[in-house]
Amino acid sequence: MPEFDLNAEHIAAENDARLECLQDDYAHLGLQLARRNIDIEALTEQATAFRVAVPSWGVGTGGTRFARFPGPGEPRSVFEKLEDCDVVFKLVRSTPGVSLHIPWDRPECPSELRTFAESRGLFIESMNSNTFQDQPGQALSYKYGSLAHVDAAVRRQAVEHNLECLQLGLSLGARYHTVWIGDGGNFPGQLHFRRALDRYLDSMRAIYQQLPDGWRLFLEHKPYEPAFYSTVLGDWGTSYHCARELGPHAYSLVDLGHHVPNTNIEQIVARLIQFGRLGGFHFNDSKNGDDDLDAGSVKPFQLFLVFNELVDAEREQVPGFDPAYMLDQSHNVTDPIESLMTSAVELVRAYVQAHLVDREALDVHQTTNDAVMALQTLKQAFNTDVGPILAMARYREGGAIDPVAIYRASGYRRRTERARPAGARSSAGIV
Ligand code: RM4
Ligand code: MN
Ligand code: MN
Repeated sequence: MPEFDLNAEHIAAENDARLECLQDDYAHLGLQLARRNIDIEALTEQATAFRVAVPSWGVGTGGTRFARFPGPGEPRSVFEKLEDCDVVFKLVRSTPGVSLHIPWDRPECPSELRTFAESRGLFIESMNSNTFQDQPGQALSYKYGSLAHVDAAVRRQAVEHNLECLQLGLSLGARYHTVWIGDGGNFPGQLHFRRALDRYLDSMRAIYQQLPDGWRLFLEHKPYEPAFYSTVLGDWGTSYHCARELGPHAYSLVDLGHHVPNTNIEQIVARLIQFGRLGGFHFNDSKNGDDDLDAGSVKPFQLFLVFNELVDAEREQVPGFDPAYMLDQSHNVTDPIESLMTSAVELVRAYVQAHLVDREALDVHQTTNDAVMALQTLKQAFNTDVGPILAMARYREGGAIDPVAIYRASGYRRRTERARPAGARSSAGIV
């Protein structure tokens, strides 16, 4: 099969072969939804408006602490990462935003990178700092922590790094900064819990003071890893407390993989909404922990329940509710572009399904303590196949009716394999 560029013309040609089936399915679903007094066009508009940012570190193959098995044609620079993000954007259309990780993505010339992104319809949405690794030539080590380190000089170095991220982000047009730290303890007694949190807060205050106008600062919690006994910012409650201590532009960020198994994440989301501090998400899925499976791959119902809370707040117009949706995944065995596309689609699916919840009926079931019917109401929405809505939204925006099939047919990966020969790699992916 001949390879083709993923441009508008070729995507349209590929869509042509699939359009008739899609129109049939869409019309049929429209009739079914009309019986439930739901206007399919309104849902398609919601799907079209949905946005989720793609992580630059997700387009390279990730790894575990045991090994990394590189994939073919991995990006070698931040520019090549953006080229891959652009493919995701062209085919699914809901992902114009990109999150950057510094120093992995530090550009020599920020304005050049910004132009490169914007000329493709992409934009840099959020910055992420990295004080969980040591970099070549770095003066002081983060082995025993960074923003919460016992040594003030290490804390200062970690603060300076975050300030550099803010500066860079300003020239790139970003508006969020996410701080996740690896600080914690591996042994009981290693850390003085209260003093460690005080030190973290002091460092975060220094960062918060320099937050550019209109920006939001996101605090990302995680209960374990790389520290396995305790982490300084281990849970949403601590994150919420710290956000309040810092000020009105600090928010909690929920990474779905950063909770111990069986945690009721949707309830945490509702709490943060209620307390006005839900900043955003790092979406992924997990079976045992932060193993960064693709969003919606093992717990699609949980993803739906999270979006049920989000859509509920959106429809109620909860004041200040404006979370940033971002993916944060490490792809070890898949083509990262395919994983990111399918994950973005899973998020739109959960979002549209959440719009199908009959909230008036749910309210009645809740006030009459009818547990069975309350669940049925959610299940009716979750069990509706909204695939044709998602495909129609993509199609109308010039994206792909079947993103993975069109991506594979285009031969993009084979082309990158030729153009980006294996060898010295940039720090694509997470090891
Ligand atoms: C962490 C956390 C951060 C991400 C790093 C790479 O576990 O999820 O958000 O930036 O991994
Ligand atoms: Mn994360
Ligand atoms: Mn993580």
